[in-house]
Amino acid sequence: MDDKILTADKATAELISKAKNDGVETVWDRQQIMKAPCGFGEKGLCCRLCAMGPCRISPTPGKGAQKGLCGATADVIVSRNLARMVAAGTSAHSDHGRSIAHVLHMASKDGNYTVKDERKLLEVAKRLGIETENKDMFDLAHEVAEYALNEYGKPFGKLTIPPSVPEQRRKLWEKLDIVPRAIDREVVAIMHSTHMGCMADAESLITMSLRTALADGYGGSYMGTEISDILFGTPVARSTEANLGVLEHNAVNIILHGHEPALSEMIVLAADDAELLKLVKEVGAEGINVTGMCCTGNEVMMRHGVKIAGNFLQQELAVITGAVEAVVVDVQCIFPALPELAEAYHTKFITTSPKARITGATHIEFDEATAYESAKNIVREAILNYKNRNKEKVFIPGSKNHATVGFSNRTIINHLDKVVNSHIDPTGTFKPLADCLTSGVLRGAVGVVGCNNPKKVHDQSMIEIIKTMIANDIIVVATGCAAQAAAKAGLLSKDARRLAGKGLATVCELVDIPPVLHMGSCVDISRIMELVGEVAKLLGVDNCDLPVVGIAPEWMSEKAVAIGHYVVASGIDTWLGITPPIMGSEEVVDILTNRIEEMVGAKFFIEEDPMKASRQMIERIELKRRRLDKKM
Ligand code: XCC
Ligand code: SF4
Repeated sequence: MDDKILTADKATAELISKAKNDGVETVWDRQQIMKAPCGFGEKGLCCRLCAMGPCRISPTPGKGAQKGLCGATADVIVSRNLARMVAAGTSAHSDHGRSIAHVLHMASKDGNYTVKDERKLLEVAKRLGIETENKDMFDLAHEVAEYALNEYGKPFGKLTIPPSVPEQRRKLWEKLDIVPRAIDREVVAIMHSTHMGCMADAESLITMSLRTALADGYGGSYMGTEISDILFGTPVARSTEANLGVLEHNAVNIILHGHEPALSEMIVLAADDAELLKLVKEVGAEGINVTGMCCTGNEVMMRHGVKIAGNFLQQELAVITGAVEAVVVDVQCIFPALPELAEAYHTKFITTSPKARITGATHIEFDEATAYESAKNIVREAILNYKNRNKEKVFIPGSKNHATVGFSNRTIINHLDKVVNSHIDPTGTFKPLADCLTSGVLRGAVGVVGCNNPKKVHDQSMIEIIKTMIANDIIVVATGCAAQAAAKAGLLSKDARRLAGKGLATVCELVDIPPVLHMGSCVDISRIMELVGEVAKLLGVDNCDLPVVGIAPEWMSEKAVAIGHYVVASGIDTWLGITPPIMGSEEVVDILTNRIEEMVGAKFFIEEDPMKASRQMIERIELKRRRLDKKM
């Protein structure tokens, strides 16, 4: 590895050097060996959908193969590949939502899972049209769960769209015929239509992708968030810390990595178990230090203040600290490299989900029916492993930063209510926020979301963009690994107000919030959609009229592609900081970055340079402001 700058994060840089000294490889080493990515794949021009191929289209128009054996053009191949990314991303989020719905279905008074937030249960039941009067709480919970599960496979009708979606938007979706049907059906529809010899029209494939993505955003992801809130509580503001410096020298360090809170919630509980704490003493440790990584980290951080060890590109580095007794994973974003790496240290790498078994891992299947016992077994493994820690191999970086997190919409409203003059305005709404936006105290809002990607300097784009936004009085909401980058950089602390422009700083002061609001995991982008929709409704406009944009500066996963599509379909311009594999088709690029605006009032922008992207976003926000002024 040459000494090119790989990360904006000091702890990460320190551990990359340690990896070198320890003679273990990381993603950046493998990137070097991989050299440049495949040129055809990078442009989306490789098709292996049937065994007459694989076919690849020449990236130079007019030169070399311009069609696959079946006659599929670049436009067809690129749009089919993209649609399949949307289907895969939607399936990941939605299957997560389904698991959580199953957990709600088994919730009971004395069982492993109960209902922590009855108010949220009532709210969700109401929005689904379920009768709530005189019902036992658990009966109602099971009914909500059944309703949710039916959304996946109902044979007739359309997805129940949440009331946060403005009426104009809902009508537009109906007109465009992109209101999803059952969630699974939309995923299957794409798999069918992209099978060899089926759909061969780029525009139709993109329209299908929008419908499938909406099944994610307002179906699977939305329910993932709502039902997690019912089961585990709607997040409230709390303080925590982030970065690898949260690992402890004298404690049993456990890293929770993955996505679904059903597992991580139970591990957090089990880490307080009296019997296990006794065992901790016996092995000579001072306690159990449960920390999080990626989205499951966000879930338990939002609800318990569990510290964040790092984001996506730090998963290997956590092991390389030599201080981690167990990395416990469930599904998604888990490097298959981890078991071999863990072998080089004392770390136990524990898989728990039948959906994500990894060769070389210790598999302890997590069973929701006996969740607490399963979680205890997992934590016990970690404790027993403490004695194997080799103190000479340990390096815990000093870096960590303070963060205030937990901004669910209910929490945001509670903060806003602090400034409401209840003689004039009703409490319990986003009205003060809407007022700040229309008056121009806040110029706009931006969602900074998504992953890390070694194609870019780790965390750097996210941090630069967030800093530029808040300096320009644009409030930032963040989720996923981007929110963790912000946390590590200190941007989620109330202190970060000093980096904000005057308007934003004043708002933060008045309502006691940081300039960047951590709204949760990636399925919690549903919270952002709800927030945007509610503000639009208050102003009597559509989402696309608001000075609001979204960006995934360092995205890598198919889930991010699905998110991008439902955010654009919701009327919110979306920037991609990594070029998606579509550049092989002028037609697809033109639809996504141009013509789609005529359909849904928003489009994609592809810009890898964070400063350029920031400027474009500000310009766009100001343009929307001028248009909104005329409307109001
Ligand atoms: Fe995964 Fe959700 Fe991306 Fe982070 S941001 S790398 S998808 S953990 Ni969701
Ligand atoms: Fe080639 Fe067409 Fe088969 Fe794709 S579907 S591999 S382009 S023949």
